[in-house]
Amino acid sequence: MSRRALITGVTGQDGSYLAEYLLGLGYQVWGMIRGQANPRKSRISRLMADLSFVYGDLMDQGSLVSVVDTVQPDEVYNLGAISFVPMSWQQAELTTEVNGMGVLRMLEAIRIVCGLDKSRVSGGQIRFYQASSSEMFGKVAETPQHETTLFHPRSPYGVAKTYGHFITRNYRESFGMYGVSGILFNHESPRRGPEFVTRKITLAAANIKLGRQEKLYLGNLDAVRDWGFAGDYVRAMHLMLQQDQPTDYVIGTGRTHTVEQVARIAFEAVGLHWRDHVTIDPGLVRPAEVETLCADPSRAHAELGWAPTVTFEHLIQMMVESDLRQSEQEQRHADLALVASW
Ligand code: NAP
Ligand code: G4F
Repeated sequence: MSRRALITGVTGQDGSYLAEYLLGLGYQVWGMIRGQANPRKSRISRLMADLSFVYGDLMDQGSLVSVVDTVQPDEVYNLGAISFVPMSWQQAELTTEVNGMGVLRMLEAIRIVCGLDKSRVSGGQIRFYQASSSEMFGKVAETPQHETTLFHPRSPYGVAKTYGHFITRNYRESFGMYGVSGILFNHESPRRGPEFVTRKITLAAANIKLGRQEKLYLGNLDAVRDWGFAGDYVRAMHLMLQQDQPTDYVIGTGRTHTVEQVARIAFEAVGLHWRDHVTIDPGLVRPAEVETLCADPSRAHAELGWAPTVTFEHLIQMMVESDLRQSEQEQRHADLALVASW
């Protein structure tokens, strides 16, 4: 019988890549969807006819027990989160509930469905992956960052993720659960939300090239990140749940670039110079910035045999090409609508 995977956050960037990857491996994949009429559901169901859906919310303990009981998964990937860091200052309590308490609720749902007794260490059959983040390193204690680097989160998002990380470890140590956290550094793709800086830049480069946008407003151009391709990172998530012993891993490329370099490569890809189009907006600078992040993924290389396959330059070019295609298509539709209205 094929293995069953449950994915929270299936409508997001990583959820969609992971669902495709697991379906390709022969898994029965269930995506947890929230809301009465989730606008992103139709996108996923069209993409993946073989995907099954189940309704639940990381804010709602009862729904999670019901979801886990219905699906009876072999593996749970908890990707659901409020993932945009600036939003976490505006909605700090909600972010803490979803990104922190939501992890505890999912662990509790698994514990309850598996019948794990709080008084003894007994394991259980369901393997659990938690989407931890390099944002936990925040004001970095050392460079590069590895699995034992001290955490110093700089946003409500990072603080909530740090709780999710430690509660996953605690359930592993308390109940013998197979629960692991992947400490993933920034990963991008053509499916990245337009609020994140890489996609904001590649979309703008495409739109400016086509005369559909005038300026691009950015915050801190000097921020340094270790950017990889999301399709590579979901392979690592799966590998982490196939090991003999549950262990946390850092996943990243070990190479860094600045936001300014993203802008330079993206605008070059459409034959423009970024300086002619970018304006700094001090309002986009964060209350407490994470200045620099760089992964040391050597444990993942050695123990999982994982390595990234897409270079930074290729990633940004791939995103620009996709945005150019999408923007041209939107332009054609707008032109047709105009003609039809004459
Ligand atoms: P994303 O595109 O923003 O997707 C977030 C997902 O979370 C969406 O499917 C969203 O569903 C869901 N969600 C939000 N609130 C929820 C709730 N209350 N209950 C259940 N689901 C909820 O994020 P991503 O880039 O794919 O990232 C996936 C995970 O990895 C996140 O936990 C993120 O924090 C973490 N992470 C990401 C990166 C990165 O660079 N991408 C790096 C490290 C860690 P709706 O459609 O209902 O809104
Ligand atoms: O693309 P970003 O918004 O990603 P950020 O904050 O690093 O978070 C992402 O990666 C984390 C892993 O490290 C995830 F956990 C998290 O869920 C998310 O996926 O910003 C990257 C950098 C920041 O330093 C920001 O200050 O770009 C800088 N930046 C400069 N101008 C900007 C802008 N970021 C955004 N979003 N928009 C700007 O205009």
